[in-house]
Amino acid sequence: MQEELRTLASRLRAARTVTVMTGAGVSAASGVPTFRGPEGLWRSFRPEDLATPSAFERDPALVWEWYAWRRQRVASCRPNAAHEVLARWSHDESTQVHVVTQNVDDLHLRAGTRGLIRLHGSLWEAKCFDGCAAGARAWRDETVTLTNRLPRCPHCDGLARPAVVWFGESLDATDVARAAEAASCDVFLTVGTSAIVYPAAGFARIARGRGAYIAEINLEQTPASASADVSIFGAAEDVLPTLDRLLVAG
Ligand code: BV8
Repeated sequence: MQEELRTLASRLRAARTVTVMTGAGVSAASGVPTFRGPEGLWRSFRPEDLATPSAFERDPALVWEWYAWRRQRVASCRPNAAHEVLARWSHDESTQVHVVTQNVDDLHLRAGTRGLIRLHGSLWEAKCFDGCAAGARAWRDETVTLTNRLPRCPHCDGLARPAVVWFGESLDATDVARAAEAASCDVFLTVGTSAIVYPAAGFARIARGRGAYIAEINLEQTPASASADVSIFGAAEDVLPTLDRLLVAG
């Protein structure tokens, strides 16, 4: 792995623009369960049972229970070294670094990442499910203990829903446009994602098509590995600080 790390470090040193796409693997070391790992969130639930509009329509209490449980799990989690390195890189004055995340745990924000592009929303926000205009704008919601009166919209008192993007829902057009713009870069890093969920998983290929050097950091092969110029098999919380030290060492 040392050779690949040195190669990637030299690419990063020469880059004027870098984009990093992160997935649940970046938060694993913080204690946030991933989606598809052995102890993954989806293991105990099927995405179509919980993370879809029809699931919420069918049983809002069940879906809110799942999100309240995830909030309780995440509330005690702290950003780890991977989040901290990326946050520092996002403030770098000499290289433009964009962090694009699929994660909804807000740990990149809590680590101080500048200009974060959140493709799938936030576990800690809610919006109106009943479709009132004012309630389309997400608000902070930290409900972790549910009563039989589920979270309500402060504008119309209708039913509130987690402000995340569910399967079958379109992503926010502005977020997609910002991520697409960030795919024009010198180096594109895909870190801690199974590269299964679209459109997020498609940005690496877009970046490659525009001439970016593609690097993957993961514990295992993914569908993105084939189109990566280098795959570094290791934990994000170890590999990113090592890369950072190589960049500082020059
Ligand atoms: C869309 C928010 C247009 C909610 C999430 C049929 C019908 C409808 C749509 C589709 C369809 N077929 C395909 C689609 C498109 C669908 C999709 O991609 N499905 C997949 C399953 C095939 N996409 C959508 O529906 C998207 N919308 O396309 O709109 C549209 C509209 C209508 C009809 C058609 C199309 C919306 C997708 C967003 C879904 N919402 N989350 C919530 O969180 O509750 S997705 C969810 O998965 C999370 O956001 C998560 O981030 C994301 C991806 O998972 P990963 O982050 O990659 O996590 P995972 O556990 O899978 O992998 C972790 C990786 O880390 C592993 O590789 C592991 O090895 C590695 N790892 C672990 N530890 C470490 C590590 N690596 C490094 N270091 C470590 N320490």
